[in-house]
Amino acid sequence: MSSSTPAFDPANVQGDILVGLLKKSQQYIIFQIDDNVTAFRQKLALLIPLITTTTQVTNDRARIAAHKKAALGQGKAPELLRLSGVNIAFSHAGLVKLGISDDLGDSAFTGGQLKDASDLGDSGSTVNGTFVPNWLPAFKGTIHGLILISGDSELTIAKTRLVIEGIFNFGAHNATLHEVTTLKGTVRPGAEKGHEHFGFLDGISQPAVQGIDTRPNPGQETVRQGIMLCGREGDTVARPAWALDGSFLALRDLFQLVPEFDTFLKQNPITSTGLSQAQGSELLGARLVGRWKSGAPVDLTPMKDDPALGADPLRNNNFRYDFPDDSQTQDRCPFAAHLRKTNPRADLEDPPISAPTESRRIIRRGIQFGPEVTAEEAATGKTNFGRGLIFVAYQSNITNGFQFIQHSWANNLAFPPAKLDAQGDPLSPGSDPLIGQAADVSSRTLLGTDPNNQAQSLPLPMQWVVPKGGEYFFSPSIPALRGTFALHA
Ligand code: N7H
Repeated sequence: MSSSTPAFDPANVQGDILVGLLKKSQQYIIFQIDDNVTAFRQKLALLIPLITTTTQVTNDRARIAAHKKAALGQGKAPELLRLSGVNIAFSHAGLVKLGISDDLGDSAFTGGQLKDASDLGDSGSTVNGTFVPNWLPAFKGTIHGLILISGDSELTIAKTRLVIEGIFNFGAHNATLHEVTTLKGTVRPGAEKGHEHFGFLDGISQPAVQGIDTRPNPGQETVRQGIMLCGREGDTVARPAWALDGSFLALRDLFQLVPEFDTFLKQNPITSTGLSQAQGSELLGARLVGRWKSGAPVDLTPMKDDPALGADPLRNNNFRYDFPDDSQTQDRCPFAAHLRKTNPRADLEDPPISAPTESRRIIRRGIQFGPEVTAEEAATGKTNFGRGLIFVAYQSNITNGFQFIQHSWANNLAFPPAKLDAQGDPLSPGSDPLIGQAADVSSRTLLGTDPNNQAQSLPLPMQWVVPKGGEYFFSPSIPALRGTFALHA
């Protein structure tokens, strides 16, 4: 960031990045730009007024809060306000198609996720010397961009989508883009709202961003704006001026094998502590994730769930794995629990490692897709319907953020480092049980799930999270969309 960098203005930043589009449902339209690039760029100019900025989302949130308060004041249940949001992002191939040749300075983005799949650990096979992941066909072809539409209902989204289809003449002879595929997500129903498909409350721990989240919750670490936004303080890479206030978006289409995961928990209860089978299975699930289904962190409540703690934003993220017994025992939380692998907190930040983790932080958005588990699936323990998480993470540097977390932390059996066994020798905590990947599935094991037998390693017989596609995108600022991407007639 130089002294001539314009002052930060949230109205310049697309709304999903720093505050998150408001959503009960969401569509991700993955598209290719057609050959009349000039016409596409002219149409893009018409889309820009529809793009929801950070300022708009912040105002919408305030409107919702006021609406709820007013309804409750009158003793009524608040109705959902009709709200819709739109954002857009482009892949590297999309920039090339648009004739934008500046180097954005992120090698993962430039290479694209298809090329990265093998390093991420996705399963696949080598055909004529090229690794081909077991992805859906849509993700194996050319992808130029992504339009995100969010809303309070599928109907609201459908209406917004019609407007966007009209702008780009979807499906008509003069269309300027065509749809490769649309991913459709929706939050889970009833009491499962906010919980991902394995049943765990999600979206609790996000970094606070300086100047945006000015009142972080206890335990919520604040990162400099440049960790999320290109060109701001903390972003150390030289980039074109138009990249200012843009962010990289890593998308992953992650299927979850829920009945199979539940069967595994059922078959491996932790009963050494005198718990019943069912309680032992619940404990195993919590220790694999690092939180109980309610969201309560196992570091704070290791042996039993505490729903009030899980629901309390002032307490549910206020831990660092820095209790005196945390650094060398897994009494509270296995070293390789999903949460600890993807944000190790004191494991890296405190001695003996003392390495800052700020540059590894990502903001997670995304949404669930697919139906609830049916009675038949639950009874047979076998998935018949596709369901999972459309995973979306923002950062100013994919190589430091999503890619690093997946490749060097989640998949890396030796991470977190500097943990010792009873003889004082270094131990390997194991694979992230949820998202850790390995070419040889049988190498997926982790230590310490049983607090009374921490040296025992638990084999993970399969991957319950299966990537079926993804891409890296860049979500430009509003001024960049106006000045660099669009053409004004
Ligand atoms: Fe994860 N899950 O259900 O277990 N994740 N995640 N994730 N995840 C988190 O603390 C889940 C995935 C992170 O700050 C929670 O907000 C599932 C990928 C990070 O302490 C739960 C999938 C990557 C955090 C889940 C999945 C990450 C986090 C607790 C795939 C990155 C914050 C909720 C289907 C490569 C850690 C919360 C922190 C939390 C689950 C994917 C990263 C419940 C099911 C691919 C950084």
